[in-house]
Amino acid sequence: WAAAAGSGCAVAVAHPNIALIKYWGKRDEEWVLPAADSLSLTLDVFPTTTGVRLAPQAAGDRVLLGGQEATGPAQARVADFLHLVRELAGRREPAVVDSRNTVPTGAGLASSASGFAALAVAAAAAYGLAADPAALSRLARRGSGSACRSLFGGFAQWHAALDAGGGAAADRVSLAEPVPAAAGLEVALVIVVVNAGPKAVSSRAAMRRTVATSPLYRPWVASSVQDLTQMRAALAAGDLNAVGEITERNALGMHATMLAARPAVRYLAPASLTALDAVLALRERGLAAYATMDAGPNVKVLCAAGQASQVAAALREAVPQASVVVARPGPGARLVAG
Ligand code: 2P0
Repeated sequence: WAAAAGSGCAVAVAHPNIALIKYWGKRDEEWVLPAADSLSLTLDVFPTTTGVRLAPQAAGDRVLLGGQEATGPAQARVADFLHLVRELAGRREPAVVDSRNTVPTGAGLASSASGFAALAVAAAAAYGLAADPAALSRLARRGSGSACRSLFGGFAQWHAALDAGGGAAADRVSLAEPVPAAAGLEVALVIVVVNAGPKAVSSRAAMRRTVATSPLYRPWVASSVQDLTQMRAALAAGDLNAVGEITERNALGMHATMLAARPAVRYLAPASLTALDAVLALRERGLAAYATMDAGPNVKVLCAAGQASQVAAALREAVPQASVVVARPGPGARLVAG
């Protein structure tokens, strides 16, 4: 890390990413080091815009989320992240963080990914931390694991860096990198928002419980390692059906390992299953449509870009109470001011 001239004020925008090969479980909680690699698609919808302004006279960090003053654990998580940035930059001043999501927070729609990616970019610039996208990916990871992937547009792989062990050595190499895909592979992700409310169990707590108690956890990690190798080959070949099949089985495997935790972690709701049935019906009609789900009841459907409106229409009909949004590959996090 090196210091640059920080302007004291910066604004950044980042988009959420949805994992096709999931991150579920840490091997090191303090450094946010995952048990296995993951691979995602950054979207062009639901951006987060975050401003960081240094406030030398303030008593402590102020955090505004959607214009509301954050308190308790939400404020503390951002303040802890700013503390880390200050340590790296050799600075002491508190800051005011103003973050606006266009996606419901905590609903399994990757708000922590876009949120911490935007915060990492804005805070590094405000505190004068000279950082390239790779270094910012490492930094964002410390805020929320999945955020390291939102530094990059399109497909990105987060390296677990198991060979580096743990702690500071692994911290240097556990980051995301863009993944090339065949030029002809044009995908969309149709998001079925069945419930935009916050989840009952946070990802962080649910992961911890799964790692500690699920007898299916180790086998899922082993199969996820194979899924990732096959996913890279399918992306390089531009094979949408293979990309979709691997995506769907990886997500359902992750939910299976959570369901086997004690007590079970269940994010699937009745409307989620209705959407999963609709995806099967689309495949029976010959469309390449494959589902993935995260830490919430919402279903995301990977399909060919040219068939996205057909897929969206079928899902609107099958789950009339849901709102359905068509997303396409989007850009990496970037500084917009400062
Ligand atoms: C993912 N998820 O790969 C997985 C799949 C949800 C399901 O990353 O504890 O908010 O902050 O590192 O990144 C959600 O977990 O967890 C997540 P922390 P994060 O996208």
